[in-house]
Amino acid sequence: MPEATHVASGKVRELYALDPDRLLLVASDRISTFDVVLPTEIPDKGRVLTGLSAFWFARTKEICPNHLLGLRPDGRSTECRRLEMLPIECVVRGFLAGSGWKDYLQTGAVCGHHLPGGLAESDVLPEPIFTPATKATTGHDMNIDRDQAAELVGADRLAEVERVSLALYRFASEHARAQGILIADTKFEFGLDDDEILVLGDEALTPDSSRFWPADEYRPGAGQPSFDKQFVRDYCETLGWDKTEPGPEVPEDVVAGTRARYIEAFERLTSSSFDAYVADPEVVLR
Ligand code: PZK
Repeated sequence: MPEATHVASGKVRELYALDPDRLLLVASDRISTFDVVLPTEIPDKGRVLTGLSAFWFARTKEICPNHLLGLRPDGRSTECRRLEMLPIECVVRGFLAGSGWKDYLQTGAVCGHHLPGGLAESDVLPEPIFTPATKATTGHDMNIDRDQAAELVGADRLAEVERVSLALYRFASEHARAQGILIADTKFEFGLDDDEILVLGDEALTPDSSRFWPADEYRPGAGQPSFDKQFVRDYCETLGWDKTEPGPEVPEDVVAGTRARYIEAFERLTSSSFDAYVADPEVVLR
């Protein structure tokens, strides 16, 4: 039997089929900024994000079952159950940033959630909101309202993914806040198993699927620095780069600073040393 058949590529990840029931999700060390993948890799980024996802999967399995079967010894490959993925991105926002801020400025609402007037960019929301989006095959996901989401997954399933997404976000954002990290927003992808049970898939609650902000630098009224990517963004801004392909190479001090930030996020959120985790990756197996 072949080892694995390539089935899909993301910007920084690859997906392979192991057999009819199992997939292999491989996180590379590639990094994207301003939607462009850079030619320079960040060593250990794939292992950090894979380990962080596995950490959250282990701690949220009572909220929702997930697709994790186990991590490979390389630390960046996740064996997972093959699911029938739902055709919506399940975004939860606790703060007003990105497309949520843009939609609020234009309409006073985000995905049909009417928000109080006078909110500033990056403000905390009165309560977290579920803001589903369609999965764009090219370009950006499009925010959709409750009726459009219900057409795609059905009203009952929508109510379930909203409840579960909000519960996952509340759990993770409270944990992260206590470690000095604000999870401004995050995107979940769910699928159904053979019994049509809702299962959390993809990566979860990583800096690539979320906006992580350093809590001690939080100043609403402007865009916030990214916990992980700010050095890369700041460096790119010094270049006068037009943010189209190809992206620039980044120098080694920017790589080292960025790598340190990924490891810092891992260590704060998991309360464990990244070196110890790499030496004994079994800590994440269940
Ligand atoms: C699945 N993606 C997105 C991720 C890519 C593409 N457990 C699952 N079962 C079935 N399908 C998927 C998953 C998961 N996770 C995920 N597309 C399909 C994706 C990473 C790399 F190229």
